[in-house]
Amino acid sequence: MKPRLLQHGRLPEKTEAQLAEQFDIHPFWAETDPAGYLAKHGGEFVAMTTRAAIGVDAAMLAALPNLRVISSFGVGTDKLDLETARARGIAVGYTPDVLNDCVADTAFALLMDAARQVSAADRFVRRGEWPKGPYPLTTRVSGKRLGIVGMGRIGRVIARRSIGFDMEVRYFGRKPQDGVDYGFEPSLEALASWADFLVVATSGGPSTRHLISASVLEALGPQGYLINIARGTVVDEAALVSALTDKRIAGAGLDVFEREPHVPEALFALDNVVLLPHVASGTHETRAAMADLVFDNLQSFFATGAVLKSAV
Ligand code: 8YV
Repeated sequence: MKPRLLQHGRLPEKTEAQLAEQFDIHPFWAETDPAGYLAKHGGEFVAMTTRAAIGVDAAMLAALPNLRVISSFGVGTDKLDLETARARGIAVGYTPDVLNDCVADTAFALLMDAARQVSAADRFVRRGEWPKGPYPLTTRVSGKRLGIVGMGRIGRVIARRSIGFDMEVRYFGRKPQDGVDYGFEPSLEALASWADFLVVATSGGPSTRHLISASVLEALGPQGYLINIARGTVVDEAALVSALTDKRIAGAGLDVFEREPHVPEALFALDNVVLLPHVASGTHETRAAMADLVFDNLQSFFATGAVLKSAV
């Protein structure tokens, strides 16, 4: 008999087909009465898949008393109840590393766009405004100061990307990172006031909630740009909207928001902010690699008792 697997959220077609060969899958994403279903059948499942964006909370884990492994599509663990998983000895696989390049690329796309106003200038051309006069001057990127909040896997790749732009890099985090030569700045306010571009690459969750506060934005100042490819919760979004509206910072490039897919409407009218719908890892290549790792983590667990990339 195939092990029962609860599929929380869709996965790429190829992965769903691969999983169906090895597991008896229940498509929980199609369930009309999720709570009722879990109350009745929760005990049947030994494995589950989920996505970073939906995770799995304490109530759901409580309804899955025989769960042994979770395989999550994504690197973020802010929506996964890792504490309960750890306490119950549930293995948790996730998909770090394979998305570093695309997320770092997106950070740079946002940085370039915010400073050089690629999207805003494109809108200007489409509106037919060019014949009326030239587009206003923008801000140089090359040779500027890049502050990175969170020098983890993704932060390090972002720092590497900056070499091509001759930028100076400093970073903030809980502690200086071994093997990292960039300057460590123990004060986030000091990093923000030093930086021309402040890129947020830290993990989400309660420990980083509103780390980018009104006072950090004030330190970044009217010449500074904020780029966020991490989690919307890391930034005090109301403070950011007000800083952008009043031009107390120069601009922002945002892939993530506090209440996705809701984006504060006040931002729609502003040309000093670039808005993306949480797509930093969203390339064919990277999503395929993430999906393969979701499958391989489960394969490995059932073959050896351990996932390949463990989040606990
Ligand atoms: C998306 C991400 O969540 O990996 C993460 O943590 O934020 C992204 O890759 C992706 O859509 C997975 O759900």
